[in-house]
Amino acid sequence: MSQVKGFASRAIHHAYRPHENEGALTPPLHLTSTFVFETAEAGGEMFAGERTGHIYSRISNPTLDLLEKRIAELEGAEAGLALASGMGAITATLWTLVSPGDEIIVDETLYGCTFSFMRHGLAKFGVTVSHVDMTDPENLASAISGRTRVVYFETPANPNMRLVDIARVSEIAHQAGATVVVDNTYATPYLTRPIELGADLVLHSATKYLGGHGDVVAGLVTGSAEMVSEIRLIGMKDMTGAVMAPLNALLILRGLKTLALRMDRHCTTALKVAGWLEAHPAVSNVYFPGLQSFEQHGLAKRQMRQPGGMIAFELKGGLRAGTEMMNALNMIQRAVSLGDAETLIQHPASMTHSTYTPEERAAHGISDGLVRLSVGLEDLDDILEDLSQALPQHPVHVAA
Ligand code: 4LM
Repeated sequence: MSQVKGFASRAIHHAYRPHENEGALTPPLHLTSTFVFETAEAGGEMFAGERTGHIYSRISNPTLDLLEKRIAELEGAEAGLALASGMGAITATLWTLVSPGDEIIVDETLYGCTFSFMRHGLAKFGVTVSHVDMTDPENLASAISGRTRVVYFETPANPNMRLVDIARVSEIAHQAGATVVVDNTYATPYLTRPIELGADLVLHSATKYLGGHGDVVAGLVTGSAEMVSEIRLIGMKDMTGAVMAPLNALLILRGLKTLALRMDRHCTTALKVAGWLEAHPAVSNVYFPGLQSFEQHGLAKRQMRQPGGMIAFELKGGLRAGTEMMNALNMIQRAVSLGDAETLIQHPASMTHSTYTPEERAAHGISDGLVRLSVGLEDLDDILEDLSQALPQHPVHVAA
């Protein structure tokens, strides 16, 4: 397959040869918890790391192995690791990298459970977590020190769509000797490849675009072979046990086959929906990297192949108008998660980001009136029609 170069082709073919697998077009599902050693000595040698091979499915499994190779290929990384969930990927990675007394610098805006893990999980074990507004990388330059072990961020950030300049932030972090970890869930490797821009580790909630069909919870990590091996043997095997089930690996492999196709459609439709929302009299703000009005539009064009499928917006009537609109929708589904075929809508302050206190949300740029839309794969006209009938029909006059 070395002649295959394009993203979509690699997402479909990389690292699998049917003729080594009974001619099966679809990779086999290795539904086994343990593996048989040919001899007692061979088993001992595997445990000692002197012989390769699978031992037990909490450490490795051939179906996961294929997914790990494929995501590494798509991210431009040496190695990959499959985990039980996005949170499994985040926790296994950070438990591996940090020790008591270390500092980790994270962006202002993070997915709610990531924020909670940083604030309550890591902090409980003597790791200092400092938040810095990384939309201006110079803020990181002022805050970083020799104690900083990890620099961690999402771009675009969940839920307010802020972007981080991966190349510049990585440069600053590396000057101080810190490891750069990027959550690439919103962009996917089809739109942004952080490792090519200088990041060390990239992780995903594969539950979202990579799976793409809302039927599996899964996580992935990619990076250098050395770092990924450490996360496998420490963070995953010993500290979290957050291993992915083989059937889920097959579902993610299936999702990856159509990732490029789906992302093209998500992005094209989202750009039109964002433009339509921006022109609607009931809407006060739209946050979408593809809009000229988006503050970091220039960075979006440099760093993302296309602007993505996620939109955040605010209504002139605030939280109440948002709730009424969400309740009036017919086709668009009220649900958390994102990246599915169905268009999903949710209210971060009361749902995904309710792990922040109201004061923390205000300080971290997540307004109470913000609504998040994950634009699905339905027909554009049907999405617009549903939004149109649910939004206030007349301009809302807000008292001065
Ligand atoms: C949601 N998100 O936003 P698992 N990283 C990012 C995420 O958005 C998520 C995770 C990690 C949502 C879930 C309910 C940027 C999750 C965590 O859910 O553990 O696979 O991923 O709606």
